[in-house]
Order: sequence, then structure tokens, then C-alpha cells
Amino acid sequence: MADVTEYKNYINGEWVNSRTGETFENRNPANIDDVVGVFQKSNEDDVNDAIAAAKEAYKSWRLVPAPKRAEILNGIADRTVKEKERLSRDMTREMGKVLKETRGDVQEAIDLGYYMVGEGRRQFGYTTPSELPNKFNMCMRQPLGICGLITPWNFPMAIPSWKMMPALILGNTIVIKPATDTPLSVVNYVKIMEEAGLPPGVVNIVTGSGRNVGEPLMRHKDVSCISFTGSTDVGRRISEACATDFRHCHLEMGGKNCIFVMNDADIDLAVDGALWGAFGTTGQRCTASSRMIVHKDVIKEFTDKLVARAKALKVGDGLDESVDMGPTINESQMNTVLKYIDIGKNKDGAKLLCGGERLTGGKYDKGFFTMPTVFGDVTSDMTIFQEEIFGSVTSITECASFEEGIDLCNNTAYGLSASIYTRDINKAFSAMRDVYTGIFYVNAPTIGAEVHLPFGGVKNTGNGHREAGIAGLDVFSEWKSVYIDFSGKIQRAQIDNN
Ligand code: UN1
Repeated sequence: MADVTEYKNYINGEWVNSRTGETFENRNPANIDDVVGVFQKSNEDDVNDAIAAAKEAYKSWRLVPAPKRAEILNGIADRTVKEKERLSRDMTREMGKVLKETRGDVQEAIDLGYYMVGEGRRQFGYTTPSELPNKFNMCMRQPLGICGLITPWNFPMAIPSWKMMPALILGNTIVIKPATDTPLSVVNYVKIMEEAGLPPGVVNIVTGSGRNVGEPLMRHKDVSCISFTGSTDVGRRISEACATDFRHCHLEMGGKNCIFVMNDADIDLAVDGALWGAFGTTGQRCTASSRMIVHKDVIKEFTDKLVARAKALKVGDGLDESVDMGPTINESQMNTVLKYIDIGKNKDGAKLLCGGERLTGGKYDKGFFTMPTVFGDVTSDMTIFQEEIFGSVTSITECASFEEGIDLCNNTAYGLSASIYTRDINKAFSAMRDVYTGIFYVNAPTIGAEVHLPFGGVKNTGNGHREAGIAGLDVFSEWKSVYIDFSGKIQRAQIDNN
């Protein structure tokens, strides 16, 4: 343990210990003997310190011209480019996903950073004519104040960037609580922000548990906005906590995303997409392709090919460039995945086509590895069709027609992402219109969103907001409509002009 680094909280521009004096370990899910770092086990006192710092910093940060704020964001993105490899390796070590994916995660933070740099000189409001003479009307965005950000472990830098960069460019200040499984990636990111010259107090990081850090953060009355990505249950509690005093609340929660394969699809292309959508990030994406809805004419060919490809995936330590799929994030999540596999086999009565177990023996015993798992004969009443698993499990359900396939796609409490594989443009457009989700793909899997489009979902996935793109600005700002009367007399709208 002697050479394990202890990481601090960052509050008011200083790297500080938690007031608790306690720490927790962050271990590599591919090898539990590997301690990635030791982090502050913070509590409400630390949260209050961070909020006080953010409150003070807001007074000046909101007045910094947005193009000047953008210069700092540009420096953050530039430094992230330079550090990309180190950041990706740290991320694989703490989160487990393979290096090419953690490079993608860091890249997403870079892309979003540069995108928001542009918003320093846009952030458009608009002017519009007045209904009265000698009167000028316009509207513009204003920041909210302190934003409390609670971020997940599956995209340890990308998702924090989706929240931090728009909040900052708009002039808000931040207290962020990273997931306990992946605090290092956010600490690394905040260190880069410090080096890029972000003033003290503008961004504060407090590490620790949901109960001791997330809870007081979401309940604090000085926090104007909570942005959360994680489970639907926690999202509901945050929503309730914010509702009592009408504080802004942005939630991005679960998914049960489907790939719909029609009988005219390019099957090899669909299998490529299904494999990547289901087992990329070990299935630990909100957007993971966890349901395959396949037309009966092609279900045999599709199933045989997908199962053969799933069996051939190399599972192991994500730092090994030859590995296709890394471990599950932690023991408890692995047990959840194994529990769902058991439900699929024994309660639902689905047909296990491959996988279905924890990988053991040799190096596997040191990590939380599960096999790529495919279930067949899955019907819409089954638990594994309805509930989010968040692991290396996907299911195949047969449909007899296009209409039935669309109904099955929509037969879920969630609404994040969906896709169709077809060569028929009419079916592609019909599905695009009729599948009710926030994200839709044609001839591509359910994962792979780009940062300049809105990201989020309908039904139990979200609460009507989107992050990334211009839509992401709406989460962290309010509109202000301004009327300037230069007539020199009282003019009553709706009355004097009618
Ligand atoms: C997630 O699914 O949890 O769209 C985030 C994607 C990534 C982000 C995924 N750009 O696949």
C-alpha cells in the first residue's frame, strides 16, 4: 500500500482532506489486488464547504465574459488531448472497459469541450419585434447558480464533461460527486481544469458515497440544479427532493434498448451492430442493445451468427489491447448480472444460447468477469425482456411482422435508444417515427451518440431534458425575456395597440 496515491477533494482551489479523516479504496475490477488509489470518504460537512466555495465563486464567474470562459475551456480541451493516453489508461484501470473504449470516452470529453468553447461566442438568444412602437424585445440565457452534478461510473469522463462544460460556459459554478467506483477520472479531469486556469471555487469535487455526499448535495437549498445520471430509483428520489422547492433537476436514467432486425436487413451488418451494441462496455451502457427483436424469416441466421460471434469474444483485462470485453464494474453488479441470468434460465424459462456464467480460473478469479450471454425464445412478459440488466446479457425475441416488431420495441418502461436494420426506406422512416425513444438509429446499433446532438430519453429514462448539443444548455440556464421601452410613455401591451 505504501506507493498507493491518496487523492484529495478539490474545494475552493485547494486539494484537501475530508473533514471525516477517512478514506476509501478504489480497486481495479479486472484485478482486485490492484489498488488504483485512495480517495476521501467525505460527508455533509465537506459538501457544505464545497457549496460555500461555489457560492462565493459564482459572484465573479457569472460576470466573466463567456468568450473568456471559453478560452479556459479551450485550454481544458487542449490539455485533455495531450493527456489522452494517460487518462484512458487510468480509466481502464478503475472502470475496466477496454482501452479503445476509454480512449473514446476521453475523446467524447474533448469533443464536448470544444463544442462548448464555441458556445462561448454563441449561446444565442434572439430579438423579436414588439407589438408596440418604440419598444425593443429580446431574450437571453442566464445561469442558474450552483449546479450539483452526480455522475456514473460507466462513462467516467464523458458524462461529467456533458454536465460540466455547458454548466461552466453558461457561468454556473459546480460541485461534482463522482461515482465511488470511478473517482480518479473526475479527479484527473478537475486537475486539468485547475492547470488550465479555472478560478478557485468554480469547480469543486467531493468524493464519497451517495448517502453521505450525494444526499446532502441534492437536498441543499443553495444548489439550484441537480444533474444526475444513474438508476431510476435514485433519480426518483432526487426528483422528489428538488420538487419541494422547485429546484431544477435533470435526470438521465435507465434503458432497455432494442435492435429491430427486419427480414430485408443485411444480416451480417446487423450481427456486427448487435455484438457491439450488446457487449461493448460489457453491456454497461444506458444505451446498450439488450433486446434484439428479429423477424421470424431471418431469426435463425441472425441467432446462429450472433451466438458464434459472442462465443468468440475475448474477455479479460481491458489494458490488454487484444481483449474485446472487460470485467463488470464490481462484485455487486456482477452478482446482479448473474441473478438476471438465473431469472432468465429458471423463472422466465428463456433458452440460454451461450455464456451464462462468471468466468473463473487463473487471472479471472481476481476480477469480476462474466461471459457474453445470449438468451433465445424470449417473450415480452419475461423479466429479462423488461428489466435493465446493465451487463453482458442480451436477448432475442421473434416477431412475425413489421407492426409486431414496432409494438415489441415500444413494450418497455424505458425510452432511451432503439434501432432498426432494414434496406426498405419506408420501413426505416416509419420506425423512426413510431418507436418512442429519445435516440434512434438506422442500420447501426443503439450506442454511438455524438456530442452535438441531444442525448436522453423518454418514459422512465428521463424527465424531459436532454444533455449535450444545444439542448444541453437548457439544463443549466434559464431564459430571461427583456423589454426595453424607448417611447418615453406608458405603453400597455395587449391594450394600447388594440
Ligand atoms: C451511455 O449509454 O451510458 O452513445 C452513454 C454512446 C456514448 C455514450 C453512452 N457516446 O454510446
